[in-house]
Amino acid sequence: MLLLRPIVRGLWVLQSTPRLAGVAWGSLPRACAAWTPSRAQGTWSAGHSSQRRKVTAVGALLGLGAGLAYGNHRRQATEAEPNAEAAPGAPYPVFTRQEVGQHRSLADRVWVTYGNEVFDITDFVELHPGGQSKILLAAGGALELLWAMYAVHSQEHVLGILRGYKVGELSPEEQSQPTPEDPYAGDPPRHPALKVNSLKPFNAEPPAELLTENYLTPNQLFFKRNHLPVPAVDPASYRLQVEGPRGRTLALSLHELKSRFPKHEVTATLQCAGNRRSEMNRVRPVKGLEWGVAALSTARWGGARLRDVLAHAGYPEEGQAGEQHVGFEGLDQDLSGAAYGASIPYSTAMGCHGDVLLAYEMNGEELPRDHGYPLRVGVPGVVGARNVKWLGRISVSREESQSHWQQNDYKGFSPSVDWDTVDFSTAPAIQELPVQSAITEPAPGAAVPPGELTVKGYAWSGGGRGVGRVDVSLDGGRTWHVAELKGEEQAPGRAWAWQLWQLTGPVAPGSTELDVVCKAVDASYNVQPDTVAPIWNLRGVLSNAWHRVHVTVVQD
Ligand code: HEM
Ligand SMILES: Nc1nc2c(c(=O)[nH]1)N[C@H]1C(S)=C(S)[C@@H](COP(=O)(O)O)O[C@H]1N2
Ligand SMILES: [Mo]
Repeated sequence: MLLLRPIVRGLWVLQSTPRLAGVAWGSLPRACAAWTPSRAQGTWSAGHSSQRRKVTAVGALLGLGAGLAYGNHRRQATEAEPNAEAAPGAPYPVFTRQEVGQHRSLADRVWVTYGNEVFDITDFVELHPGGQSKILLAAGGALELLWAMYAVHSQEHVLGILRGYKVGELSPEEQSQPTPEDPYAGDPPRHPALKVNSLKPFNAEPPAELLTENYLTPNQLFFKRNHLPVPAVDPASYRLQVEGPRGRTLALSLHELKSRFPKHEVTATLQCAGNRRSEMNRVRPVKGLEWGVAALSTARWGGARLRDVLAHAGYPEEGQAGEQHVGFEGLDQDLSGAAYGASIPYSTAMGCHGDVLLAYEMNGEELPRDHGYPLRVGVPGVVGARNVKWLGRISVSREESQSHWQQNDYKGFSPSVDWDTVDFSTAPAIQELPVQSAITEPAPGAAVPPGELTVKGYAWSGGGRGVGRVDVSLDGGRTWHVAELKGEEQAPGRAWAWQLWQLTGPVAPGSTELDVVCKAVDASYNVQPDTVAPIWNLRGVLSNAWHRVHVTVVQD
């Protein structure tokens, strides 16, 4: 759908704009800054059917799985609809909110309002990337109330899809805007240096050149990846629910967690599966936040060992016959009441040298709200998504977590799989991450002096596999230098944290441009792939090809 954005935006700027909800537009991503939502309100009804055809054509032209599906669907919907061939310029029928409210199910058709407009989205329900149950929550009512929570919808291409389903307008006496409460109003303040990928929910990474200034990332600069609003948890009444082996559930207070179990500390790097997704997106559009190279950070985590807490609840060190899973639920919930959730194998929870934590400290400070206050799971060497924040409940089961994020997200696929053919049940959930490295200095496009160039970056690997070596090239990979590694001493098999590296190499005399490249080798001699295309996947996860930065040499 990314391709659709510029095209649809072009159409929109030329034509008209529906009334846009204050809250949603208040949180527009930077890419939309050129928009003028107040403009041209009301002119949309004239000529709507030709616009509809144009948007459909754009969808059909795309050839992209999702784009094509939406486009085709819209065409079918249009043909089936009695009013579809209304003369160009004819006004839309007018409805009351009560009439809209009668269309709340697939059988009665699903109608929603957005601004003053009425949409019949029945045919889009099964195509909705966020799932059927979510979109049905809006049935018969105003989208603004729900989109205030799911700000992913404040994008031109989403609104472009919506307009294809327009069937009417609200009667003038009903046009007062719903004023949704902003579910993100209680989010904590954040450091202004963070590069924001999405404001609501809050997703941000530190600038690359700041990332490698410190071995332990300062909490304020640590990347933040939230799917929902940050819950406000009262530490006094907080209880961690631990479902015991015989159906008895323990409720542990923070005080109990801190006093009954020895405090254990682990230095570990946390990386989001989407780190470096923007490089994958350049090969072919993927769905997800545009992370750069800094969707990872390192901290010293302090807390109780998960295995001590599980043993206290009555679980044996070895799982019962057959692999079991330890599931985690966060206290952050969406509007349908579904909590963020994930699971890890029982053997990881009990093993891993006892380094899986229920962390209440981060770099010697109380765990900050953005990072899961008062308690989060810390699974070193394992993808960020399983490190559940604002931990509310732990359970043990034969099945993996049934949450959306375990079942239908955070999985890798072949480059040949697209949104029409993907079957999430066929791929294993990502757990341990593959070897990774990236250049944080110089920045892409930087002007560097002749003579010598200093290159800096990070390297790490999942599963406790340390970094064996980092190779750096200043000539696109023809010749290589071995970088100097800097980092804490880590035991073999327990190397949970990154190594920062640095190399100063000669700039070939007379060169005007340099292709700086890095690649890491881990303790098992796994290496990064040289290019992105062969590891491309529709969700843009596990992006770990050699990192390449192009710079120009300025002669003095
Ligand atoms: C007609 C109404 C709707 C349309 C046209 C629509 C469209 C979309 C589109 C195009 C995406 C993918 C966005 C992207 O990744 O760029 C999306 C994702 C999503 N939508 Fe909707 N949506 C609608 C209603 C809703 C409602 C009412 C809810 C919640 C109550 C909802 C929840 C979600 C969620 C959870 C995602 C997934 C976000 C992610 O991938 O992280 N949507 N929707
Ligand atoms: N409860 C909860 N836990 C969560 C998330 C979330 O949205 N809710 N995001 C996950 C993802 S995808 C990542 S990458 C890490 C990010 O942790 P951080 O914000 O502390 O960097 O938290 C994970 N744990
Ligand atoms: Mo993540």
